[in-house]
Amino acid sequence: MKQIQWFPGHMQKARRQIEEKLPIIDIVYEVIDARIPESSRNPFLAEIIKNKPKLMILNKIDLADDTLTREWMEYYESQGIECITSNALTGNILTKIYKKTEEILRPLVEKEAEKGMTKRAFRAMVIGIPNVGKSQFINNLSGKNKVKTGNLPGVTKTQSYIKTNSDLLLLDNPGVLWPKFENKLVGYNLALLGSIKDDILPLDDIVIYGINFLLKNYPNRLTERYNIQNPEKLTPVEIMDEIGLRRGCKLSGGHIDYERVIALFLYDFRNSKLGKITLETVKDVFL
Ligand SMILES: Nc1nc2c(ncn2[C@@H]2O[C@H](COP(=O)(O)OP(=O)(O)OP(=O)(O)O)[C@@H](O)[C@H]2O)c(=O)[nH]1
Ligand SMILES: [Mg+2]
Repeated sequence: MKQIQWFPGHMQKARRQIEEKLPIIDIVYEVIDARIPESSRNPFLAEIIKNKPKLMILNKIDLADDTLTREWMEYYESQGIECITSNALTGNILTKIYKKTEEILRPLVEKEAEKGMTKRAFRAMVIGIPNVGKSQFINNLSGKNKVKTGNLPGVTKTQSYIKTNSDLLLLDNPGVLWPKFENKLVGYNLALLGSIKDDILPLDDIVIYGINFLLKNYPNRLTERYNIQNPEKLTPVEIMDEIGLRRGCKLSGGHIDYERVIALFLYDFRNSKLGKITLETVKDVFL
């Protein structure tokens, strides 16, 4: 496995801006991807936010394996981490998030009331790695498409405040990664789900990693999506050939156009065309 790295200057800057705004923030919403809960937690953000109240948002649950999402929620709760599940694309999650926020910030409200302060809007900062749905989450809470979203890393470039109908003010931030993934698997998980810029990635390796994962954990998905019979008898490259043949990804001369196969597979994997998938289990990561 190759060492993947992506920590451009703008992320360094975004990290500094997060630190600068922190003193005026009441609560941090750390958005993670429910398909890769641990790989999508930035260890450096944890260091920056220190003792600030935090609510972890397991987002994109519509794309993740429901059983494993429940396992992860139970695990985090057992660790005393406040967390909540979210599908930021549909439904309105404001009531649920606001209620949980009020619960977490009750000590702060009581302290301020004792000082004679009237109740004010909570200030929440939304942080996380690129492409986990921070901006979409904010649009959901505000009920409008106030900030730009897109299925690419690095869509949000600057910080911005957004109001909601509840007493809640949100601060959107650009996604931030960290300088080195100690565990190479983390880099591959992030790459496979689109949190790292594709231009700098060994995409063939990433796709082979994804196919191997499916062969081991969900082989029938390859049959359902691409009509490949007995996929477990094939190598990942043979699977790529089969996908290419079935989808007409061919170069002149009849050779397989691997670039197109790669693009097609990544699209399918990232957009749950291969079904709901979670790449890491509590057991794999911690036991
Ligand atoms: N299926 C699904 N898609 C989601 C969800 N939340 C966000 N998305 C999609 O994921 C992509 C990334 O969302 P953004 O909100 O732009 O992500 P971000 O974390 O702000 O990304 P950066 O600004 O690049 O750091 C978009 O295509 C969203 O529509 C979700 O809960 N479910
Ligand atoms: Mg964004």
